[in-house]
Amino acid sequence: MLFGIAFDLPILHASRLATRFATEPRVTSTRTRALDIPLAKFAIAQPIVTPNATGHPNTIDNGIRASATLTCTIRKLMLARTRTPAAYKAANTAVSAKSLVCSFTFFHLSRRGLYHEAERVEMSPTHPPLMLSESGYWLKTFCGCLLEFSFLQHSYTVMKQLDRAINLERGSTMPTIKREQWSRHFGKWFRRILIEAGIMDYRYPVKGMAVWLPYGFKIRRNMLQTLRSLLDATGHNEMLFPLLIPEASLAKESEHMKNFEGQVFWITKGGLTDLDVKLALRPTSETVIAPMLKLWIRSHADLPLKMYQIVNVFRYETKATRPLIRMREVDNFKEAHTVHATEAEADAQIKEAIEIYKKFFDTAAAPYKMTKRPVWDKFAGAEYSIAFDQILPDGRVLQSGTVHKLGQKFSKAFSVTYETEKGDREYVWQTCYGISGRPIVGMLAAHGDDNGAVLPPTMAPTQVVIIPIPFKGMEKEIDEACQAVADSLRKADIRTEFDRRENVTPGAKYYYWELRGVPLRVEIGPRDLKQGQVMIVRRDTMEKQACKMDDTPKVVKETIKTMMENMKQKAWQWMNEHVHRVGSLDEAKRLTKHKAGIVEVLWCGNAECGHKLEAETEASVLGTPEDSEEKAKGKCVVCGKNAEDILRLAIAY
Ligand code: 5CA
Ligand code: ZN
Repeated sequence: MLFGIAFDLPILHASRLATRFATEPRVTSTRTRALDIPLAKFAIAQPIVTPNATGHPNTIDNGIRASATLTCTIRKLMLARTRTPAAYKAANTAVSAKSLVCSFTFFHLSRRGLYHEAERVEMSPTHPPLMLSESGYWLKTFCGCLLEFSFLQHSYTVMKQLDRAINLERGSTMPTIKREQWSRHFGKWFRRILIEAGIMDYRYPVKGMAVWLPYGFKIRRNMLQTLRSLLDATGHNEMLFPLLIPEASLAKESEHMKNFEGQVFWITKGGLTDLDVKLALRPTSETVIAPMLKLWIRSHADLPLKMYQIVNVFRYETKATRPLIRMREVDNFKEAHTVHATEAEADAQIKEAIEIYKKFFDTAAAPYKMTKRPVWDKFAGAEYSIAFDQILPDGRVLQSGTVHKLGQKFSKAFSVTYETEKGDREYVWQTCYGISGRPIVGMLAAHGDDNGAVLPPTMAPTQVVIIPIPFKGMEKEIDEACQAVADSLRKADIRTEFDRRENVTPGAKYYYWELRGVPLRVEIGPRDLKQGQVMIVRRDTMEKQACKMDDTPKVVKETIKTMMENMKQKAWQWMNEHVHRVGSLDEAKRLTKHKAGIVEVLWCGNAECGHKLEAETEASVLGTPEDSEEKAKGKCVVCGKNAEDILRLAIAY
């Protein structure tokens, strides 16, 4: 049974994981309140360290030790909370029985008190691998043989929550975060959020084009402004180039043309007249910029040139179009182009670009993996490309930005040269990097839940919404208090909305703002007014916290900071759990088949083996890690020769 486990997270719902199984397991769940156990006593209860199934003691940090047993009819496996998932390895259990029955019991500490929860799951041993990573858990079963549990929340958070739970009066609402729709029907969830939260209307009568709605436009503006500031601060100049490219220009760099020709929208007519020169709608702007560089660059003194533009580009995408993910009018395309005298300077620029993008994603608290694309999938006309990939809740990977070393390919094609100090003429070196609206997808996906979007405060158009809880006879006072709090928040530069709509109930307002992902809700009701306090509710955890009315700006600021950290950590953790290192092609196949995120294998470096991997796994090779120094040790999973590198695979968008 149970030895003592404390955490303030929504409990793992067996029913949720159950539905992921090929055959529906039977689940029964009961939740009862176990108030007879004094909270304070529980908090200081001595840990019981029990060896897990592999004989290692459960390693738990910071003094809170939690262990509970997971009993199943075949064998007992242990539950443990650890700092890193890798630190805990459960045992392999040979399963011969027809079914596996797990029953587990948790003590679940919530603000209402201590709950006792028992769940029972019955499943067949032939279930496919299961990945689950919601509510701070992960669980894997490999053909029903291996059960692995980790509690991923860092103990300090647990400690804090424990303290808070003890101090809080009993009876407040229990936070519940559900991510069922989010993970199981991500496409549907995403389209729903876009339209219902007022972000984007995708029903425009031209495929791959959409309308930004006011709320979405504000999110877009915050994202854009973040990148703009980062580029401005590093000496990039914003410019604006024309939309149309004469055919001859586009065709100048052969590799570029070959790749893009199938994706270009052409203008062939001006009114009723056929044009002499076909004009392309820019699919990207290397060939727009190059002819101008030739005019602008004379000597080394004109270099480096660092510029960017934020425009719409057009690509006749043949794969299924999806809002923000694959547009034909790629709006909000932030493309930077740089020109240098030497290769070393271009290489340094690549590093700077990567740093800029890292900061950009970090500001959105959105996690990413950096991967160098294989030669067969680099940007057309580049020497190499480094991508920022994000894993979406459905386990598929989205390329959310790329940095390319163009080298001298375009400068040679367009004869862009400069005079060196010695008086020779040299071709310039170029880089370019671009980000579309895709990081908005990455951000929404990273933090969202079944109630809607959860926006990081940095990107949220509204950071705090104030909702009055009306009470007969006190309407005026409550309204005035809300107004005063709104004023104090605005004064402190917090983007604040006071929802004064009279014909809408507080509940409907909660729903409305939760869907839009507003980070904090401040409620003021008659009781709060009497006590000179407000209630602050966090969107990411749904936790409630009372604070003195006068302290609201201070507490809001602190909470925003904590939220950013928590959201970032949770999202990174989720992503890291979806990066799997496997030792064989079969394992890789099984994981890609189930869209389990990114799969890493050892690779000899041969393109042939890379292609074979793609064919066998029906996944895309993302490339080699750019975010790890790790040296590959072992054999290529395809040919068995010595491995040169690690190769990442995924089902890509
Ligand atoms: N000229 C270079 C750098 S600006 C370039 O065009 N690179 S790119 O083709 O890789 O595009 C940059 C980023 O735009 C991609 O990494 C991807 O995240 C995004 N992107 C590309 N095509 C689309 C599309 N059809 N819809 C939405 N985003 C797209
Ligand atoms: Zn090989």
